[in-house]
Amino acid sequence: MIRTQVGIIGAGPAGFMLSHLLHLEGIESVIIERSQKDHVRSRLRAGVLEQGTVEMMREVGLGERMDRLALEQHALDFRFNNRSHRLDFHEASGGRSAWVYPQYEVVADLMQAREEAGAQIFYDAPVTHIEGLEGSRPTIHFESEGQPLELSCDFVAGCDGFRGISRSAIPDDKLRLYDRVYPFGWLGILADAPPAIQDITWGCHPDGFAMMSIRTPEVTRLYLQCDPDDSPDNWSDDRIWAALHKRLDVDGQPPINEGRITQKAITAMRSFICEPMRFGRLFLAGDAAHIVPPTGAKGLNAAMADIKVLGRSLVEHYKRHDQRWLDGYADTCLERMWLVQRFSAGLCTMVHQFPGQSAFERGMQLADLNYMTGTREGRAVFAHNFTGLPVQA
Ligand code: RFL
Repeated sequence: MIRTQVGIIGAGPAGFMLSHLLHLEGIESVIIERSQKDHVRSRLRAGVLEQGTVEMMREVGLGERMDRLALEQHALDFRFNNRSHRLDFHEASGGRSAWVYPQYEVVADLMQAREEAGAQIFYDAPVTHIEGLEGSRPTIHFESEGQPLELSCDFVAGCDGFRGISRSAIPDDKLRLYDRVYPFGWLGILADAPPAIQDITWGCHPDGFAMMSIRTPEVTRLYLQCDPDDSPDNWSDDRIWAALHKRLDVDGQPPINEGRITQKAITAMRSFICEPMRFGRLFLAGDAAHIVPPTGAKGLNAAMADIKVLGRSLVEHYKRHDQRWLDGYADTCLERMWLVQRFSAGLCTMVHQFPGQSAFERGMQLADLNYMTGTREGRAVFAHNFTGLPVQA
């Protein structure tokens, strides 16, 4: 039996960041991860960091590489009715920004810091079940190199993503799940092409949504709304570029740049939230507790916000014997998370074409877009949410 203070399930950004935060405060943890290390290190997912996530990386001593490589985003260019409507974050939010810094770089920074500190991390080690969450010392059961192993700990952090097992350790009669599945997906494309403009660009077109953002000065990340059951094989390069031009190019702006397509994948769109985020000695964080459609670029940032609260709560427990933070963890995170859900679901509804959508519904979408981009109040609300709501920790 292995022993530690905090057992962490999942080596995504949430699990790694929690382990790093605890280490800085002299609190021990062990991470157990189902996938192999190379897979964890190279997963291509989120790309946009809120101001608060960037500040958190700096506060925990991991800002150096990010500050060199991340690309600050000053504005979002909404394109509809064949016009560009540029919403400047700085101007609308009093100096806040968002940054493009891919999730695999955040994970690489955290992984390196944990390895340099000699952290105990089990890769290729699926957790099978958790016991004793209502007692004083829960046990995490997992497999490593074909052997069953047990980790005994004071607390379990369920950072194992949407398809993890932690959430299922909460009895059904204690769990409330809120779910919305959207009738479309995103075809995500990575192309060796310099972005036509530096701003994140959203095309809100009657054919469907499209997005362009800078990944590096030579690589563009692009998305196209598609059927959720579609296959990337149905999208030839010619079809992709034709759809992107149609949905994103507008008068007065340079057309998007084409280049070699290096990746195509389809992502489903979902809003999901689970209450409570705590059961006994189990604390859920990140995608294990909530999923947002990628429209608002909130998933990774919401995971980091949870971890900031959970890290602080565990420090208060171990260092000052104060339980109030742990007791308030779920409510603190859920209150913020519902606001994040509201923003993400609202944006998702505003910019996509729904099957069978009426002309009236399209009129409402355009009115929302006009209000958000064309009034000082609308711009302020968008910029406040997009660059990140405050975290109570
Ligand atoms: P993760 O990253 O899913 O990590 C969970 C880890 O737990 C492991 N695991 C287990 N380990 C042991 N035993 C088990 N039984 C286990 N079951 C699972 C998994 O292998 C995995 O390593 O969750 P975490 O840490 O909460 O982080 C959440 C983020 O990864 C996620 O929210 C974002 O990627 C979402 N997202 C975006 N978020 C943003 O903030 N900005 C974006 O621009 C953005 N774009 C995106 C996205 C997600 C996408 N996809 C593919 C879902 C774009 C896409 C396409």
